[in-house]
Amino acid sequence: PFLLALLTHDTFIAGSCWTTFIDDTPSLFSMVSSLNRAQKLLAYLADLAVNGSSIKGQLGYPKLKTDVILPELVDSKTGEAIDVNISNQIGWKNILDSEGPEAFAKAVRANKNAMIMDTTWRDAHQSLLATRVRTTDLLAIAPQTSFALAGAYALECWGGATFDVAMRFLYEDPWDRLRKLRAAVPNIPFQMLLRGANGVAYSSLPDNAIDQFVLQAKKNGVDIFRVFDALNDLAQLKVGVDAVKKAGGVVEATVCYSGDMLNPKKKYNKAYYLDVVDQIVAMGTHVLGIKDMAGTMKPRAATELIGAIRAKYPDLPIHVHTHDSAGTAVASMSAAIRAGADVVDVASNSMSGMTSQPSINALIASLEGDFEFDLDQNQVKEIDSYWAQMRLLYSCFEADLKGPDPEVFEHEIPGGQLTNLLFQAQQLGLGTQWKETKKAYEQANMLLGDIVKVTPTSKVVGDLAQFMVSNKLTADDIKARASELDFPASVLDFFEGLMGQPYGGFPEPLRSDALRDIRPKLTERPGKSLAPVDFAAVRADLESKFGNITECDIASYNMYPKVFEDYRKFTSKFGDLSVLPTKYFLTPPALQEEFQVQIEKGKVLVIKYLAISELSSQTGNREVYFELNGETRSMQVEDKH
Ligand code: 3PY
Ligand code: ZN
Repeated sequence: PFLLALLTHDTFIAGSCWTTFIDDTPSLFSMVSSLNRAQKLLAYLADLAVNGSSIKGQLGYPKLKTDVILPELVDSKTGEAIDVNISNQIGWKNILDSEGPEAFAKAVRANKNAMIMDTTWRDAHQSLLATRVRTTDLLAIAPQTSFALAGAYALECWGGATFDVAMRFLYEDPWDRLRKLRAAVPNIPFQMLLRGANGVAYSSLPDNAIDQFVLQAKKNGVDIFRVFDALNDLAQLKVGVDAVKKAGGVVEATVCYSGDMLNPKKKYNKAYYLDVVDQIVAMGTHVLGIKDMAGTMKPRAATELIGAIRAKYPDLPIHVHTHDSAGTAVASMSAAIRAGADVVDVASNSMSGMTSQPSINALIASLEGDFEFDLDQNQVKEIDSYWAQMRLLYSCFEADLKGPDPEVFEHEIPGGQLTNLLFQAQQLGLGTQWKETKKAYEQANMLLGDIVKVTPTSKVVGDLAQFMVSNKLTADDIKARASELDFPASVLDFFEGLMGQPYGGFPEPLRSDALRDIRPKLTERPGKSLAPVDFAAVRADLESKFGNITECDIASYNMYPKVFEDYRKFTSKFGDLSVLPTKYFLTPPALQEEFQVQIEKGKVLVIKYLAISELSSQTGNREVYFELNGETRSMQVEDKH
């Protein structure tokens, strides 16, 4: 293969720089792999040209028709343009790194100005664009962000659904994303969302898998871990909290806010939340998180809840998260700051509102005159011009929500799930389906015991709701026929206790009827009975299948075994597609269109799409022709139409 590689190497064939060829190409191994990489990339592009995009959830093609324009930042004091490639910014990460988590938490609490965490790189696109924003598009704006948001408490950039979606739908390595972003933003702390004992998965994992995952996350760039449990089950929460403590990260143990504590008819009241907070404080946390995932915490509730926590714990940093689904988020987050919260979550303006976080500039404006932020508002607005373009680039993943949904106070669907369910209802093309789904969601929640709803328990409620709608079952039907119905797996996982124990217990006889004697009923946290992961065995198995395996790969596999294996099989066929600009990742190339792909530093492929053949009736294939760095290449592709 070496000789073949040498003889078929583009530069060798072209003869353009023969004299420097050997010097520039120190390893023939790397030459083989670079040839493979170019061919694999062409294989993907050829498939796209013949069959269109196969990215799940993609409806149509991007609306952005021009090249992406990067914003230029200006220093407000001098009026001079900033060279963002010279990264000399200082931020909260410098304090954290030099003084450690305790001192960092103290400094946050002592800071007289209000603070924000920007969620654009995680929750905002999870909630608005089906989590589809790719690493290359985050990286492109990272240097500007490191300047414009230098005063931010943190950037939320990892965890939640991004981990799964990166591998499953974007064919990217989430760890690679983390490392690249970290290198580009040295001054602002990075925050991730950790689902307690569920890690970034949908049900509990063995404790040692959580420990190993969190340690790798810390080593690869995460500073602050927002740890929550979807049922506010403290035993489950503690697994994540302990893992972060062991890894040396900043712990942001979190209480999930569900329902409306101002409404006396609702299950979760102020006393309930304050009790959970007391237990979280007793567990030991650097920062307290309050997570209003559906955006049902009205301003008055924010004032009362945060006011009460602030009065009881004057030294505890408080960080509040919400979604703008009902349109009340700016008001609620202003109320939270006024009541004593240190940090609230916002997103870049074009990535804010509705099921996402409130707008950064709107929040700052709403507190003007009373609270200052250590941010240059002009720079903040400037980087948003990039996100306005991204919204168009990723338009094919938009759920097309047009305005706030005040019904969220009834159905209580978390932001990200709300857009997901709407998108699915639209794809089915059923106008009435959406209304029915929301109603069924409310009923499913009551059937399950009015649980706290956030991943993974929100998926349980959503799955049950869809099960009811598609099988035309009422709540009474579910109760009456529970012992014969074939419930979705997530519902059985929940009833078994694989997501922990709900406040107030499981609904009976529904639980017993649904589980029958097929599944056990756990009374303690699942981690107590799950066998620990045998890391050496996992490594040996993966190495036998895929060759070189890292600790991060092992962590990915533990979270999502099948997704990880499929991802590795995909990349062995098509290579690392994270280098392909998003336009060409999502859209078939246009005939005669020429574009460049930088596959690694100093290695640029110039690709031109030349022609496509008629369908061969013998093979069912089409032949697709490209020019690759001046050489014609052709690819056989099965036409799947
Ligand atoms: C997640 O777990 O992905 C969430 O965003 C929960 O709100
Ligand atoms: Zn959220």
